Amino acid sequence: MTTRRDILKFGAVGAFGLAGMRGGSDDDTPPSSTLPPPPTSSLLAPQNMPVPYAGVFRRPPELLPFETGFDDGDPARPYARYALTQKLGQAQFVPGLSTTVAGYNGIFPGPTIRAAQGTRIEVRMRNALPATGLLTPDGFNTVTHLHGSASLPQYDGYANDFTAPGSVKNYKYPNWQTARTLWYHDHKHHITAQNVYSGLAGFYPLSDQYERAQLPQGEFDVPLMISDAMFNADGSLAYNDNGRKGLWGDIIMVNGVPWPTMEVKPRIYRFRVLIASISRSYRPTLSTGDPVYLVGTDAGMVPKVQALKSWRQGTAERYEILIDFRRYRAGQTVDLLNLGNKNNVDFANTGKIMRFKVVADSGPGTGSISGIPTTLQDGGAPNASRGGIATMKLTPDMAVAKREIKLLRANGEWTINGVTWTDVEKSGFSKLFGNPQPFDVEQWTITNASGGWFHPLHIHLVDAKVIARNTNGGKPFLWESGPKDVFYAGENESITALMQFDVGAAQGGRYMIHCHNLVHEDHDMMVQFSVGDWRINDPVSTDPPVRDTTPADSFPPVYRPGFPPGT
Ligand SMILES: [Cu+2]
Repeated sequence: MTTRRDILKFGAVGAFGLAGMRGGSDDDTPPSSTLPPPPTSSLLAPQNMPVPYAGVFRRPPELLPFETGFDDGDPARPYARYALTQKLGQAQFVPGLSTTVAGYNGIFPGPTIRAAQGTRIEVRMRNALPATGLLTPDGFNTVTHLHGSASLPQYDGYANDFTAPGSVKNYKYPNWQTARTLWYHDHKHHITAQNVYSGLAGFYPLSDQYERAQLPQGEFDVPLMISDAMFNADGSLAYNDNGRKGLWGDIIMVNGVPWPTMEVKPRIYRFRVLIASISRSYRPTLSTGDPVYLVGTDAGMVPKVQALKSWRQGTAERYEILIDFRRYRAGQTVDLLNLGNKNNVDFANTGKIMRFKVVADSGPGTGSISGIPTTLQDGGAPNASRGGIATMKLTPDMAVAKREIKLLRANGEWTINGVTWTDVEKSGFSKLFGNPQPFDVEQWTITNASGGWFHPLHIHLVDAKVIARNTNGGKPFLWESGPKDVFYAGENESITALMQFDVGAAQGGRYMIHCHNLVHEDHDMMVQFSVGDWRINDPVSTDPPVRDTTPADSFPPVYRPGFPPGT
């Protein structure tokens, strides 16, 4: 049995060793990439080391609501209520050993919640975790952020609006936006990386009638949560953030299975690709050299479908792709590989993600589509406050303000324009990066002047249109041709984006901006803006968590009958 003290000790040894091998132990010095990386960062015995493509692909279970109904009995205002419990569980990640995780309902990834536009959702989020963290001696406090939702500030997972073990918070999600792939994950200040890495992440796809009519559904609509991890010899999660620079696991998991194999029919499949790694970024590509077809980005569908041979994807970015398996014969395998990006630490098998094995088509099946679409349409309209494709119709002349975000390392801390979340806390949460008014359009430029690291920057609340980059001939990358809420600021890169501060029917309030390398976010690369008056909808005091006095078995989870294993 490995104790937490042992994990911390291994972590410290690992950090020292890796920093030494990479020649980059100085806080402000980028890691050198001249030395080869060690073959693994896990301490597993050979018989416990997962083998690429040996595991069977699986989807996270889909949670069903414990209650549905209509507000005031009005059939035009449906709602659904769900219950999740954050608790410890045992996962089978590596052969022959089990791993303790802290997950939603005790599993990783957490249960998928499928939402429909127009049906508001409440999630009763109960913290039944032990007093202290799996990977830190800090209190196991949690904050839940639904990434991609225009939630009110008190339900947006504000980093200081935490729920302690034994308490419960009822999160309310409006779901008025266009269809998109959202995900929910932890956001507790200073320990977000450890909490997410321990298992607190799950999918929340939002559908609408336009998306349902144009893109694959059901069996052919597949969430892929890609993450990396490293393990101690006893199978427990090892944590090493290399002096708060980044966590580089040697084992790539998809939906919690190392390098799985998925059986696919010769049909068109839709994959919702989400990077849930703490730090690692990816450049996925197919082993056949065939293209994938980009149909969705972070905040909705793309107006024009793009054929891609590969794309760059950092933490929290979502790209929805179609893969056309009709062109392969039964028995053929197609691998999803990772070409990698600068300033990641690679290991023997981090260039692999998962394998598809084409099997004979069995029965008609429902939910696939008959051809690759060339254009897509959603239900939004410019300035019609639904985000999505309407975002791509924003033009620079609509912007009423321009702002600059500089991603900087200063005094051993990661900062935004030299400001940290500690500065925000010290101001009594009044310090603002900007103060747009509801429905304003603004133009923001994000600059990373360093060649030593990259930052996937997340702006809460907004759907944005990337209009320029300083590289790539000044143009956005092809995969940025739809609405975005995470912006990959690569080495010496700058990005200009237009965004509308669409708060729906709400009045506004404060929202966070932060690096989604969660180690950077925690130390301490996060600031906030306010839409309208910063004092309204106070995220901490408006609807705080309460002690949970209901019996532990009050909301037994009910999952939708699943797809067969391997699909
Ligand atoms: Cu960063």
